[in-house]
Amino acid sequence: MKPTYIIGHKNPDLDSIASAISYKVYKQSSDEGLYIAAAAGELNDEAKYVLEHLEFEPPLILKNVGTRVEDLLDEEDYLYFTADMSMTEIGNLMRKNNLKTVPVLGDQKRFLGLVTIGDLAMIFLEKLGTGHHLDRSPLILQEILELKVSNIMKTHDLMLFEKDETVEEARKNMISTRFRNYPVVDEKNHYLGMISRYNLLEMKRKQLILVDHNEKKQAVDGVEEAEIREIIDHHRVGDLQTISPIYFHNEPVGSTCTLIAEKYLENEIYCSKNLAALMMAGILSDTMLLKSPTTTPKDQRITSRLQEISGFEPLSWGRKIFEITRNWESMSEEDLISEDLKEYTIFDDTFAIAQLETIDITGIAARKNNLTESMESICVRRGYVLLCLMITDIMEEKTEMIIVGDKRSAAEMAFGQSAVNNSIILKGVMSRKKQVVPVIFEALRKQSLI
Ligand SMILES: [Mn+2]
Repeated sequence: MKPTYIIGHKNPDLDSIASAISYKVYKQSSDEGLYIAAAAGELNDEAKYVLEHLEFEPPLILKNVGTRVEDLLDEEDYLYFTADMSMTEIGNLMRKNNLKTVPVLGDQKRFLGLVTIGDLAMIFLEKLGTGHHLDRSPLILQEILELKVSNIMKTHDLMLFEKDETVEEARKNMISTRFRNYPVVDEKNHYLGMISRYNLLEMKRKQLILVDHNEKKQAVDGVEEAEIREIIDHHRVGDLQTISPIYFHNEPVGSTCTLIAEKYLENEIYCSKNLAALMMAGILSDTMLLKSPTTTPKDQRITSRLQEISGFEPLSWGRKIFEITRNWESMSEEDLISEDLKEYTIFDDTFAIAQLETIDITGIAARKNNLTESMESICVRRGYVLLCLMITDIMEEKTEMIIVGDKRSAAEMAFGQSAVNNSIILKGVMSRKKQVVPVIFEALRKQSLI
């Protein structure tokens, strides 16, 4: 059965990972399909910690969902020979099943070679030779019948495909050769099946369910070659197109895990303690312990229900996640600034807003001067007109914002404050997308009109 991959955005955060895993379990218990939880990139420390702590398998890392050779394979069972089979055995099998090309497999289905009807015919013709005496025929026939697969299989000049090769590469290789069928193997030479030119005609797309994003720019590479079956998200609606109508659940709540947990509760699907704690972790991470202004009453309500199921107390569980995973001491200033940095464009200008969220501001506050210096250099190198770094104190619900760049006055104007040592203090400001990006856009737009 072909799997459907459930996958979040690139640079996966905890909400993306937790929603992929929890929705996979949900789908698996509601229909017969085969679902695989995937991630569009390496996991961050936060996600790694939570999965380990709750004993979940990490998702499959899937960096490209373009169509590969393995997607072209037929699902039917295939017949194969082993090296010790006799001519009589394989003759019967080929005749009964009308086979033209058959793989020869060894231990653990390792690929050894091929037997083709053409090669068999050639053996007969060669053995018969020319101008022999008719009375030798029974002898020749006996010689032929005594042959084993190992004597006749073809092991040279074959064209094999590896399962991860792109369909485009396979197409080129098929055009330059004239075989009927091409065996496909994995990286350890295990046989997976056969493809032919015919398989190229019907494009078999990878099946996807997107969680926690719906914009192409944020989606895994190769998404345009895949078929999107469903989307569950809490971001603005972007630009992805689908082939046919799909289930698209978009709702302005604090996290995607909120929406998936709601499905469990509404449809009374069994949810284990650890799964409830996993979804709660996704919510707490995206909503900064339910303090971000993106938090809705639904996030609060669902979190309480997840608390009942899991026995995890939200504030202490959330603090634990934030504490353990924000290991910033070992990171350089440049890495800290780049870790969660988003770029925006207005007219011909590019600006960027980075954010660091913490429950303990002291460590990072001590590095303010170094951070400012490093920001100045990033700003010049990347050609930003403005670079802001939000250092958000989750417990105090405020943000200190460091501002550099030629147009830093726009940020001052946006919040009606003059910067002291390149920084302004914003009480109650925690959300980049809701409280910072829109006002800075507006200020830059106004400035450009003056
Ligand atoms: Mn999210």
